Amino acid sequence: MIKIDVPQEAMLCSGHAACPGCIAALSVRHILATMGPDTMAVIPPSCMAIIAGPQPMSSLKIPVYQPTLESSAAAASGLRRALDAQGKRDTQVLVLAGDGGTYDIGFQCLSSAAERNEDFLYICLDNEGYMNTGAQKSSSTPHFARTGSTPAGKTTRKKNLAEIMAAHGVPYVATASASHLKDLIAKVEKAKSIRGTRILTVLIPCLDGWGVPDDMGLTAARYAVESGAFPLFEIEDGTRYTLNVAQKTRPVSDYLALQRRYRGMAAQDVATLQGEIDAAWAKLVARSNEGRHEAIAVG
Ligand SMILES: Cc1ncc(C[n+]2csc(CCOP(=O)(O)OP(=O)(O)O)c2C)c(N)n1
Ligand code: SF4
Ligand SMILES: [Mg+2]
Repeated sequence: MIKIDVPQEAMLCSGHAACPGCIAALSVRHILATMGPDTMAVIPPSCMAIIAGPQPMSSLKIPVYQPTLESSAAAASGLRRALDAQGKRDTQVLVLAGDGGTYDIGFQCLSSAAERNEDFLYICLDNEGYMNTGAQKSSSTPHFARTGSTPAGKTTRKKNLAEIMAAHGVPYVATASASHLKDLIAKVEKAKSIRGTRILTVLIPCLDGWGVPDDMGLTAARYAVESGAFPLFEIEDGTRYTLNVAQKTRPVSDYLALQRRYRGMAAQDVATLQGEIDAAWAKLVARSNEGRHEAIAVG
């Protein structure tokens, strides 16, 4: 057993409204503890808005502003400017949004804010679908996954949000998972120390939407990383790649077998998905190696 020291500030209270066993609560507990009390949260409609609770009740011990689904990044930009005008430059603005609110409905707003390099940390709690409204597909839903609106399996691939946001040239883009807690906390700490637009995508297996047993959320998240279906990496200043878990240690079939959304998938489709994951992985490895060679060349 490995004991890790983690910040313990209890800023997500017990009695919150997450589905029992959902690792959204675990992930956010550690994210908030790492961010500390001098933080303001922006939470659009999503599971996280339910978990945070309807105002004036709140499970978070920090101020929460709930904007529309389209406007999180604009709300965060405005909040940042208001804080700056009050001289509160050190107060962190933290967005906690879902993938539907990030990859799709709030995307133009996020892209505009990233182009302006607005100073906030935007965390996408990526459960790969519109989950609090009954599990419809988003553009984050992976290829072949069944959802309420793709009952025969999604015919297109998951949008590559990290690459798209990195192309804006923002200082920090990364992926993380509570299954690799030390890495998640280190990324939040690093993002906190940077000024400008920082974007972190955290994988949240949806127990109901993915068809995962209540006690298997963390295992599903770990298998996603270990199979390369959800690689952990960072992109700094739009160019410097680091692959944080540098080996794939299991086939994607192990990961698929844990979830009802892939049940009955044809062997040929499993092979196609494995091929897509291998190709994306090879690209990440090459980019991460490029950076290492450049660093060695510079000395
Ligand atoms: C413009 C708009 N369309 C639809 C809705 C209804 N709605 C509220 S939450 C939600 C799902 C959001 O999905 P996601 O951002 O992935 O969050 P999750 O529920 O999965 O955590 C939808 C469609 C809305 N509030 N605003
Ligand atoms: S992500 Fe799924 S399991 Fe978690 S709170 Fe939302 S609906 Fe519940
Ligand atoms: Mg979602």
